Amino acid sequence: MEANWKLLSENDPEIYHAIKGEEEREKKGIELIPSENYTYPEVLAANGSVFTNKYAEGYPGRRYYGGQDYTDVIEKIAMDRAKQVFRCEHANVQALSGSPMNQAVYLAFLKPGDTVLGMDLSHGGHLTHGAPVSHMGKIFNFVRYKTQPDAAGKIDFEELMRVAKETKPKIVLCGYTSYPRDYDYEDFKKVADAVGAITMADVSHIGGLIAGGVMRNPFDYGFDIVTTTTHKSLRGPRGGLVLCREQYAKDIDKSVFPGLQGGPHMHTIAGIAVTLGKALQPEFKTYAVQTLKNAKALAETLMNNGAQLITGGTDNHMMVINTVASFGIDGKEAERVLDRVSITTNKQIIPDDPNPPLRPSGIRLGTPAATTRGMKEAEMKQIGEWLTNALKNHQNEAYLDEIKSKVEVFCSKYPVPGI
Ligand code: DSN
Repeated sequence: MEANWKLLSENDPEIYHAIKGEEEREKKGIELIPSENYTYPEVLAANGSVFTNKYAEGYPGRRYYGGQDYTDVIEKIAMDRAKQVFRCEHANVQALSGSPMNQAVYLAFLKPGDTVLGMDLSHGGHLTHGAPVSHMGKIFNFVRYKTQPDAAGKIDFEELMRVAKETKPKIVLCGYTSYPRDYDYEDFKKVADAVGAITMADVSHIGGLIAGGVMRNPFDYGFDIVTTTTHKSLRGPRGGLVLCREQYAKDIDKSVFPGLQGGPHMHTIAGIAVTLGKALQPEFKTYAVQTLKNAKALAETLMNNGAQLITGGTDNHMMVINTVASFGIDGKEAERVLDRVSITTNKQIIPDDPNPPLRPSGIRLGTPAATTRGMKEAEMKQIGEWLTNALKNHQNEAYLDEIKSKVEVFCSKYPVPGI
C-alpha cells in the first residue's frame, strides 16, 4: 500500500497533494453535513483494491464475463448481510449511487406518465423524488406532498389520502434529505393500500440509524421496497442498495442490470460488504444511539442560542436552521462563515423558501460524522455554541479567527478513522 502512495506522489504529485490536502481538511474541521461521514479504514482498503479491475455484468452465478470466482464471493456476502441488517427478503447491491438506485425502482414499475406521490423538495424530499429539474420528474408524473412545519413537520394524511384517491399513484414514496423527523409508515401504507400502489421508502439519510435499531424500519410496517445509499449514516463507500420483498426481486434486478447500468463497481461492493459486516456488530448500535443523542444535544444548544429549527427540533440525526429568521443572513453566507471557522455545513432551502436554491434561507447540519470521531453530548454543546456565536458575529473577523483556532485545536483531539 505504501508503495502505491509513493508511486502516486512521484508520478502525479498534483493529485497526490490534493488527496493529502483533503486529508488535512477532514482532520482539522468539524464535519456537520448530515449526509457525510468518515468511512472505515477497512472500507478504504477494499474500495482501493484490485476489484477496480474487474467487469462483472450479471449477478452471482450468472455473469457475462469469465473470472468471477471472487466477485461472486463478495457480492453474495454483501447481499446476505444487507438482508440481515435490514430484515428483508431480497437485496440488490449494484446501484452505483442514490440516483440510479431510485431510478431503477421507478423504471421497474412505471410507464412514462405514471403517477408517484413524493415529498416536495423544499419540505425535505430529494431531487430524485420527482423534482421538476430531474429527468425522472419529466418522465413520470410526480405529485408532491408537503409537511406542516408549524406542527412538528407532521404530514396531513387525510389530505394525502384525498390526493392519492384523486391522482391514483402507482408508487407511494416516502423519504427525505432534509426532513428532521421520522415517518408514520403505517399511514403511508394505508394510503398506498387504498389505491393499490407500491410502497417505497428512500431511507438514505437514516439507513445507519435503522441498521442500528434506533429508528423505525419500513419493512416492519409492510413496505414493499426500501432504498438507501451506503455512505451516509451507514459509514460505507458511495453506493446504493435496493431492498425489497421477494415478489419484486426479479423486476428490480432486471431494472438495475441490464435495464439501467452496465458493469457493477465490484471494488465498491467489496466496501459495502465490509460496511454491512460492521453494521451487524454491537458497536454499531452504540454508534447509532450516540448519533441520535448527539443530535438532541446539538439541537437543544442551537435553540438555546437563538437558532430557529425547521419543525422546531429533530427526531433523527439532522437539523435545518432558518438562518434568515435566526441571524439575519441567508444560507449561502451562513455556510461561508462556518467554513471560515472550520465548521462544515451546507446551505439548504427551507419549506416553500422564497429564496433561490443557491442563496436559500437556511443551512442543514447533522451528527453522524462528528459521532464517528468519538464526540459526545458535551462536545455537541461546545460546537453548538461556536456555531451560533460565529453566525451572530459574522462580520467580526478577529472573533471568527479566534473561533477557528479553537475549533482546530479541539479537532486535533479526535482522530479521523483511516487517516
Ligand atoms: N446529496 C445528498 C444529501 O446531501 O442529502 C442527497 O443526494
